[in-house]
Amino acid sequence: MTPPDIVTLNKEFGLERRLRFSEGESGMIKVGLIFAAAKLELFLQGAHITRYQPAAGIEVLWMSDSALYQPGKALRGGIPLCWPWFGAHAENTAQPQHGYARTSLFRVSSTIADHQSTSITLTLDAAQAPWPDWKNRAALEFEIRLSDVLWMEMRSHNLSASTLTLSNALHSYFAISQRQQATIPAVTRLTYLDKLQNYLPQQQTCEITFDSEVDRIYQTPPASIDLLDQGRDIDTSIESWGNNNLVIWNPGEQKARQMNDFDDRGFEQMICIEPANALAQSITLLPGEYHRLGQQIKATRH
Ligand code: TA6
Repeated sequence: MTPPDIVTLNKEFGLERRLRFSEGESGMIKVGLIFAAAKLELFLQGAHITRYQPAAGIEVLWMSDSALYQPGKALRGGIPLCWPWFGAHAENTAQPQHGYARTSLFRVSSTIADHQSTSITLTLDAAQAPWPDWKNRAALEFEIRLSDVLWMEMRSHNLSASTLTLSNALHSYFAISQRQQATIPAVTRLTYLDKLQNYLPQQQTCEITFDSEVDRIYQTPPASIDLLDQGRDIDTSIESWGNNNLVIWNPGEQKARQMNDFDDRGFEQMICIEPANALAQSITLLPGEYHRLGQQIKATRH
């Protein structure tokens, strides 16, 4: 899909003082949303949210200063959309990790500004699928509503005449003061698959800590999750729906150094908390069926 023209986008979808398209890094098109004191920034590539400020001075998301802004390359940080598969492709390792949505250009479907929120809906058409096994089979719609909270929903639609299995995630990078200061009480007592031990099932017997690399797929998480950060005067709560799993990731020092788009000390200031459907908990859709995966993020000063 050729990138649309910014002037045309602003004419068709721009909303005065609430939503504006502009040229971002490397000429990639970005969108700014405003609602009262809240601000949000996303890129049309990947429908990728890169910044969220519920009020002045609060940045909820972590973005790598070394992120590579290149068309077709995934952006490091913010909220990448993993779709239509999470992690490595089950059969064909030549296909990219976390699917193709995060490196594809989304089409703007609608924008609305009213007294409740500023919102945008973006679509990845099935015809755009770069991989033959996905061509014309599934479309993805992503709706974002900015108000005093940040609400978003991925809607997967099986357009084919056969059953479709997909996996997905909202791969959110949350900014924290310092990894040793952060914890997520809601995962205590849950079972998880530990990627560092070849997905061996484990039990979270005590509060999770981030002294070293963490890469876990928690099973049947509660809908409500709090990220507590002793070193910051902000509480972050995440309500999610449509997810069988919750992925928690921090690369630790060594892995962070191995990634050229990840700041060497970045692992100290971020935690990924990802409502997801992965591996054995993937989603199966009958022809014509939809699946909704969503979250609402609320960050408040305490
Ligand atoms: O969601 C956690 C995870 O699957 C980790 O295993 C790690 O690979 C991370 O995603 C980042 O993946 P990426 O492809 O963006 O480098």
